[in-house]
Amino acid sequence: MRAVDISAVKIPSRRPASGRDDLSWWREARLGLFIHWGLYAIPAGVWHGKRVPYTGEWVMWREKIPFATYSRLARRFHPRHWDAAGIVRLAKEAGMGYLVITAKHHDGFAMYRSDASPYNVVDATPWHHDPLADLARECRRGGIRLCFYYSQDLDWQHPDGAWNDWDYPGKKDPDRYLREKVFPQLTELLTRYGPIGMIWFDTPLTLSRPRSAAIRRLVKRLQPRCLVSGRIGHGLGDYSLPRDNFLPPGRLEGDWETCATLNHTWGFKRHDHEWKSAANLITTLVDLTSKGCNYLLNIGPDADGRVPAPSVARLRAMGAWLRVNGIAIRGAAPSPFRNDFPWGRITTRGRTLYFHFFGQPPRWFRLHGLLSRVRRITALAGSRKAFPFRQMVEPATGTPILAINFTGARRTKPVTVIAVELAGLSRVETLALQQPDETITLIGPMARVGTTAKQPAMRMGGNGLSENWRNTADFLEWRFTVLHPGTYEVAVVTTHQHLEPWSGGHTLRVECAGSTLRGVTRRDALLPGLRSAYYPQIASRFGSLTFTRAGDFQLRLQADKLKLLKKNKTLFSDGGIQLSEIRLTRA
Ligand code: JFZ
Repeated sequence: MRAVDISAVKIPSRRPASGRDDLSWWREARLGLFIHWGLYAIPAGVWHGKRVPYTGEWVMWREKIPFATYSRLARRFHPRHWDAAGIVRLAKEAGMGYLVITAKHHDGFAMYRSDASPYNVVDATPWHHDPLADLARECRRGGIRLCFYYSQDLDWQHPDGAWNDWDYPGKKDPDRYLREKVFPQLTELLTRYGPIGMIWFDTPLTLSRPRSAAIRRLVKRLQPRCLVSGRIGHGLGDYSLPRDNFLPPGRLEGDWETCATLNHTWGFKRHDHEWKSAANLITTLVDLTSKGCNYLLNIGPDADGRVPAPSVARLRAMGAWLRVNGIAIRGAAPSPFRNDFPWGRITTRGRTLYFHFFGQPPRWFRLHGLLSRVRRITALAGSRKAFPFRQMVEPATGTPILAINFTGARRTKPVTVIAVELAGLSRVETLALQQPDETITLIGPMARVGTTAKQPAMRMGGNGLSENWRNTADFLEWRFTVLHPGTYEVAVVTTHQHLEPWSGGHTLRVECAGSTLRGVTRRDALLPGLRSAYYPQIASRFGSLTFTRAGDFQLRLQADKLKLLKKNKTLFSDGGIQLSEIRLTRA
């Protein structure tokens, strides 16, 4: 049983040669405001009386609207209720530290005064107004970092931009597009609005690495401290992003940010009222912070510039919770443990761990695996009364156990935060441990990739899901500790983006404790949980394992026969198995 000193856990730092850490403000913020606003707010998800599926800002591409037609929307863009000060005030009320607005989205329309293209909000609309200038002023006043979203690859206005093959079916000349539009516009954005925190690039689908590198060089030459988001592609970003609305299965290594919608669209859609609850948003913020992932939450103002009331209400509710519990989020480091807990999550700040309970803290609470000595345990909200606790060692395995008596603990909804002050930096067991609720969860990020071939093709994605699982030689392996001998049901949990096909029907085998279980990945059960909204957690039952003793064990998962179907391939997924975790539940 090997212990880990948290100071040894590589908390990411991209300290450039200058020694300056340009990511510190971003890490401190943890929560940011995303704003998708543009001409697409006018059709608002409806075209020729028909509701257009998917996200509103893609209407031009979904309906293959000729540029000549779509661009006429600019004549109707006159937002009488645009209120930059109100939006910055809302971001501050929500406890957000930065704001990312669409300076130019895929439709190619510039939401600022651009000399490089007349297709912009000042020259092409009756409003003749630059909303980015307003935001620059208000962000400076409000102490919020202003950042710009810029679609560097997809552009449905410029003949050489990507993905408009209905107006411009011919071969593209990306260098002309970069020369005529991207470079001049990025120069405008980075020389006219003061210090910019970040350029949030997106959908790196067609631009080569050298061209993407040239874009990065331009940004860093104009503003050396301006961050570049991971979706510049080719690993050239200052931090990484998983897919939209993605929640990782466990703590990730490095700096990550998940961007998310409040309903199911980025650009305003008048018929999308499926708003996430404030409880879901706060719980998701806690989940992501515990995994070292920022949360960039989106609003889509309507064509008049109004922020939908349900969005305002939810962001204000997040702010109210953060006014009491912000210390456990802002500037907090992730959990020392790689995995989640059934009861909630953990974040870290110096020598204090914050236990975030998604329900009422149980009277008799136990945590397995904390090696550090605990000094004091108190609730963040209400009385600072200290809760009695004991630290002991489970004799059979030597596993440290922290037992806390939460009698009298008052629940704060939706998440109750308890501060656990340690005598030193936190140190935890590294192996996956059986939890007090008897479950043993083996998540992707804790697996070792191995193979019986020379080199494995499979890899564990930075987002914690398996990628490129294409053969029967590769395998995933975990080491874990069983505290209580007995029989456990085994479930293999795989996932997929909810709008894309699930890759199932694979014959896999589980080897552990001298047994081999074989099974086919079927939809035996859908596991509830935060992640399942956009990435269904599909459990396939593989039978049971019996552990005759307590102690450390190894489990190997390998394929006997893969069912790799072309139809399962998508732009963002290789169509193979996306393993989330293996779950062992006491029979
Ligand atoms: C992109 C845009 O296409 C969309 O309009 C919005 O701006 C969003 C924030 O980003 O959508 C994506 C980008 C990447 C993935 C999915 C949707 N992905 O990696 O799966």
